[in-house]
Amino acid sequence: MNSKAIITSALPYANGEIHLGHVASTYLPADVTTRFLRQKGVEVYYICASDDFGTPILIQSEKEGKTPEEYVEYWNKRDFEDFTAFNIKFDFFYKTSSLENIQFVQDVFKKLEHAGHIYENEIIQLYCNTDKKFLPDRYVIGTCPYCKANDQYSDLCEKCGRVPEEIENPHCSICGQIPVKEKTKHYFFRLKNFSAKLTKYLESNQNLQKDVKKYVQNWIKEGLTDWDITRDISWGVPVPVDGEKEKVFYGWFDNHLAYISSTIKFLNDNGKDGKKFWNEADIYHFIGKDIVYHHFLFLPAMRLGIDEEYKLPDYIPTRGHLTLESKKISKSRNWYIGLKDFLKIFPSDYLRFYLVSINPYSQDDLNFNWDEFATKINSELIGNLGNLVNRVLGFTVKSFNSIVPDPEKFDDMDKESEKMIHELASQLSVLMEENHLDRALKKIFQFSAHFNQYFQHKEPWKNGAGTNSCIFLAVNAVRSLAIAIYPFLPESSQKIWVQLGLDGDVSTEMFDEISSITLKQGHKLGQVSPLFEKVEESVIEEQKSKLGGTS
Ligand code: B3M
Ligand code: ZN
Repeated sequence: MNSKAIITSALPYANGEIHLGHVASTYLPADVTTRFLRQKGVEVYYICASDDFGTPILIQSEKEGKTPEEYVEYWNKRDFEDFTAFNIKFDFFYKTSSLENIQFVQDVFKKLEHAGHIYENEIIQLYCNTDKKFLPDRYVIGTCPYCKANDQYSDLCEKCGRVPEEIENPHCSICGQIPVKEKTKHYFFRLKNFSAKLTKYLESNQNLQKDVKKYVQNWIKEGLTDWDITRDISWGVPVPVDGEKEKVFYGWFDNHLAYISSTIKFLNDNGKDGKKFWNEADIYHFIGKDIVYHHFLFLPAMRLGIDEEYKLPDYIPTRGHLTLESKKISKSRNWYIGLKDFLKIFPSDYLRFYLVSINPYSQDDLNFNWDEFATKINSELIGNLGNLVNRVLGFTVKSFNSIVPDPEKFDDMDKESEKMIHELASQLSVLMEENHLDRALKKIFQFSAHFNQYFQHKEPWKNGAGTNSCIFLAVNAVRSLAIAIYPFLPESSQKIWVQLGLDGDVSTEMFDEISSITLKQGHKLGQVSPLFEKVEESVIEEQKSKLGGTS
């Protein structure tokens, strides 16, 4: 395992609040992975930023009577607060509109231009005579030329994931009128030039998900098209060419460069050589499946275009979308749950537990269902883990004066349980390293279920032979669980740690500690109390009734 890593997750647009869909596919898996790698002793940093540029943000700021700077500043702060409340712990949360990023983007552009990867071309751009503006990207809806899906934005087909070269049957998305065509000069990136190098990168990188790789390879086979990287709007990274006053870069040219510029700033500010670190570390970009095209093609091609001055991603973990009660999340139809609102009602660990458990390492969509959420929390989180912790520690407090007893000679069942403790760390590690976070979580809960059965079977309340061994092993299993759940459920993990009578912060325990039996005879537990509160049906019904209504 590489001793250094940089983790990023798709940058949230500074244009509205974070909702459950955002956190499920990218931020939570990235946060869990960061915490896990840190337990493994890896020097890892989780870097993110708000994605500040683009037409939608400009228009929205105008509507609210703010400057775009003020507008993105608000969302940058608010997003960071919401993430923090959910225990998504970035080492650095910056912004694509930072001076560092603007300079970096301009610098990369100049290098690409110098290397012959940029050209100018006069294009016909759709222009709306009603709104009196050019209509880039989201401002045009039409039919995808590839899969023929209707009502797609001109910069991304949500149905097939491709970026249409020219959308069919275009309409202005503001007023619905059919736009006219106007000439304008744009800059293009020669994406076509990179087909061979991209193919080689995809083939040689064994960490990328096979199915994603396959369809990206197909796109390359079908032929890539050069990429229009400028826009005729006022909000964006200015194109660093004399005389180009009215042009900025397209948001997807600059945003992913903020992965690098933010990392470099953070590391340099912390007394490290940021560039050197980047090139030595494993690079992870966590994304949702709708931005595969950008991360598997544009992003590596641009890094290849500047001679890999910054290394290409080692991992691009890609996950599906979250649906809500089996329907597409939509803010306008109020089919939507804001992260902040959710966390007013339930502890962050409830959501973390549920979302990881339904989220496989694949492109399959996952579904948030209120009833399933309640069942999983009540029967698994509380009924299994909460029950074990409370039962074992509560019994030790009551019947052993909070003191871990001296075990007797182990019988077969004790030995089996001891073995399970010894094997848990390596079993989990394999799954976590492969990004199968849901399976790792499941394994932890199987371990917990085993110890519930063990405790039940041993009947320590009868105080017969073997009682001391049972308590000894069960208390140690609770300690293993506290460390094992840390990446997933950091708050509960620390609570268990304190109840075990252990000092300090559980986050500093190394991963392999999961499998050691450290709590010896004579160790005194702390104060014990139930970890979780049951989810009441009435609360769930109330939440369900909010969906789809007028907000
Ligand atoms: N801001 C959000 C998205 O399309 C977009 C991601 C940028 S990642 C460099 O999911
Ligand atoms: Zn399409």
